[in-house]
Amino acid sequence: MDRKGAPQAVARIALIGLGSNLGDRHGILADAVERLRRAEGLSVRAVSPMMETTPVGGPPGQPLYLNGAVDVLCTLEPRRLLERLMEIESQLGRRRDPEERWGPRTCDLDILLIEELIINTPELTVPHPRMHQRRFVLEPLAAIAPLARHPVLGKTVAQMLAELENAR
Ligand code: GSY
Repeated sequence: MDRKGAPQAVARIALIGLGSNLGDRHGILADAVERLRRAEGLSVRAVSPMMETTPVGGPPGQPLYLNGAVDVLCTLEPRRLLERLMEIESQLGRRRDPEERWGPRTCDLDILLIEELIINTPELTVPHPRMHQRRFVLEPLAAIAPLARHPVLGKTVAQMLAELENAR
């Protein structure tokens, strides 16, 4: 509580994955990062290099993805952070087609980790349920947060990436 009795927002580090494989991918992801910088309740601390990656899943012949990761200090509740990310996705032209869950997309913003939080609701699962299996998530993430720890698996981002490389 602050002196007026209002509850104080908790600040947590949230790690967010970015992806695009339609349109001006570099411009779209740069715009997404800019919108995160301007968003109330978020403070961007680090942005990874954007990396070109081979599509995983989805229809054959999809364009290559550009993937990245962002580290933000966040005072929004996780549900509100998700809503903010979905607003940015739709501002950048994302259309959600339930028929095309794995299809190409202009902008994908996923909450990967929020410190030690474990969330399992119909709307939101944190840590992201497939992050530890995806090189396109872990490679950019390892560039900015190699020591961030997955609270369910108990492994750091660097460890999860090394395990994926060794499994090749
Ligand atoms: O899960 C995010 C969307 N997505 C991606 C992606 O971002 N990168 C790569 N390389 N493949 C993907 N398949 C899907 S679905």
